[in-house]
Amino acid sequence: MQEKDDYVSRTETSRPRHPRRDPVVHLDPAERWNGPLGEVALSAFERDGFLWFEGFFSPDRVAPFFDELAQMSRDEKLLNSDGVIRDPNSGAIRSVFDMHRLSPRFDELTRDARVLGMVQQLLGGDVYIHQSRINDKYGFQGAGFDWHSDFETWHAEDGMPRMRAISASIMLTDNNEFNGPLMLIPGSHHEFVPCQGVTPDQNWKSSLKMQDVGVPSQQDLQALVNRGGITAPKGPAGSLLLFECNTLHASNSNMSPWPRSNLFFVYNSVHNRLVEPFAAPRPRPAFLADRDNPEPLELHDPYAEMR
Ligand code: 6CS
Ligand code: FE
Repeated sequence: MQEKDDYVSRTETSRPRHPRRDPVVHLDPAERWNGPLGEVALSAFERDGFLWFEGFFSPDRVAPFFDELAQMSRDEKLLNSDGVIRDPNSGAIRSVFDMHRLSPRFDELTRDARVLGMVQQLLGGDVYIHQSRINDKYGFQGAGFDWHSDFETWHAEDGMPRMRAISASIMLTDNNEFNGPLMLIPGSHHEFVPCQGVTPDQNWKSSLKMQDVGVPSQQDLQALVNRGGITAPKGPAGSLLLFECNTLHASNSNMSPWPRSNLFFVYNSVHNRLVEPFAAPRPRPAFLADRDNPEPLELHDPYAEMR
């Protein structure tokens, strides 16, 4: 555990929320335009804590990823590994972690020039993958996720020091209002919301199925929703959501017959490498949080071989 902590959470008694103590866009202001995002997008990200790109990839480009996922779900050995989280009731796959290590196709996608370019611009330089996963919700049975800030968990349980990480979520299926799309509270990333309740040892064994500690109070959620509302970006397979690590989000269960599979790559700045957990007895396993000093990612140029 750490001594000085700007983001105290997981305490026995409740604590008031407070403004974040990190910038949202990390690039040096003088170099703000040094990347694919223009001022309109940069200030929207700063204001809302996310950016939505409907149809960012063509459905053809993402179809092979969905097919590979279907193949994986028939792989018995994989299904029984630690990185595959099953729904406690139905036994259906809920999440598969470490996608970029399981498959070269997914690994290459982490270095996609357009996505990585935006992430490097927002985080101010080199990044690596902190965590990757698929969240799967089968038709009629995919359960939801309660409200949380990913940063709150990564700080408390993984020792991520600052708010300097971004999730890129690529939709592998259509996301619509019926199949449990991600919901976000715009502007919630400006405040840190401490969560009451001490982290149990090996909390991740249950939290990835159903989150208990690490969920803000209803009072805090109410206040932030009163100010920013709730939004659920929807669109076809291939759409992309970039969201800041402290933006509060949740999702409902999938009541439709249509599957919902979203791929997440969490990019962390190389200046924000993990230290000891701030509020947990010991660090979580590597498939949830890479603490092995991975090399910074280099842009993948799909045209390189053609030249
Ligand atoms: O515990 C985690 O790291 C994570 N859990 C949730 C519910 N969202 C983000 C992250 O994968
Ligand atoms: Fe999350």
